[in-house]
Amino acid sequence: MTKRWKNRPEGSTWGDFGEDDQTGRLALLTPERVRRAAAEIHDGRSWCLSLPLDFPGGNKLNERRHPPRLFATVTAKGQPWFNQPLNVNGPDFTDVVSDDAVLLHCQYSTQWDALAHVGGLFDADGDGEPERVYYNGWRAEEHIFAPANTHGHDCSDFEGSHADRLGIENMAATGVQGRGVMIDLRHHLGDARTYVGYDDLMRVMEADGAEVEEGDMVCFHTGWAQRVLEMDRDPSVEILHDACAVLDGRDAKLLNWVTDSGAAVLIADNYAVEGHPSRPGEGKHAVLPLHEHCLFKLGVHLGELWHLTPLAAHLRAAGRTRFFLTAPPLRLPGAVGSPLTPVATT
Ligand code: UVW
Repeated sequence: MTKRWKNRPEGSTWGDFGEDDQTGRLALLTPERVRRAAAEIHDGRSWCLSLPLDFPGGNKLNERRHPPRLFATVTAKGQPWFNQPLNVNGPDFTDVVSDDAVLLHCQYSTQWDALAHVGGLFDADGDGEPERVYYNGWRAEEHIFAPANTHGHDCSDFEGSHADRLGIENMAATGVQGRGVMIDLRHHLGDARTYVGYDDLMRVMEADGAEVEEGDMVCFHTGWAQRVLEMDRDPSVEILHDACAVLDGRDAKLLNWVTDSGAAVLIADNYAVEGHPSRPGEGKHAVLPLHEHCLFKLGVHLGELWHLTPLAAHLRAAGRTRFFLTAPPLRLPGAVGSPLTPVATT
């Protein structure tokens, strides 16, 4: 028990990494494990695991998330600060400068979910009523908040929203490097929508000799981001909702595996790592049960929409499943998610 909570969710790690912990299982990325991860570098090739950040394209996959909008910054004379010759400031200056800004939806494309992204309704304070809490008992409104509704027409109406605890900057500050393990669901399960539970996962891992040890950064290749790339910024919702493998967050054995494996983070090249929509649940339940298990209970960050297909093909050809992974998010204080450009080295 801590000052913030009397009850912790069943199967959670609240308090285990410290009373005020905000990074969860990133604590497992120890210096010793980073050194061990470096031993997975063989040919020295680097792999960009990010989609171009304007993919998937449009907002059909999620109406509240929009592609990045770039703007030139503005000169004192109201001109776009693009191609500006600096000789206006001094006749001998030879520089020509462009400068810009971006409106970037933090979870539009290749991204990390911060632990402040998904919490739960849970009676943490023991008063008999569930309240809105996040990993390690950090609370809605007190620690994670948005300003009162102004107009609500555009996300800029809620400027000042902030995760005072569990924001993505906590993840960034750890550096996020370690050993990646590729689990190639696509190779074994194909391109149709399949909900992957524990038994299927074990079959795939055994077939490839893939092993997950405590502190590994586990990547699930499904082929979904590759399909998105091929759709060239005009994604078909109908096709993508029925495409590729997804983890089955309703499979209790799978959730237990996430707990027992000691995986530091879970990553996939699909929309939500787990099936979205998930299979129907019973009684009071989370819509996204893997999100609940990882972000809310365990402190396991989720990486989504990563571009894994070329790396998965290379590893398969090399007969390997492990690689060195560097994947810090933006060190953006208060954000509940972040784009990133992860890099694998093989
Ligand atoms: C959702 O809201 C679906 O979250 P995520 O992008 O983490 O899947």
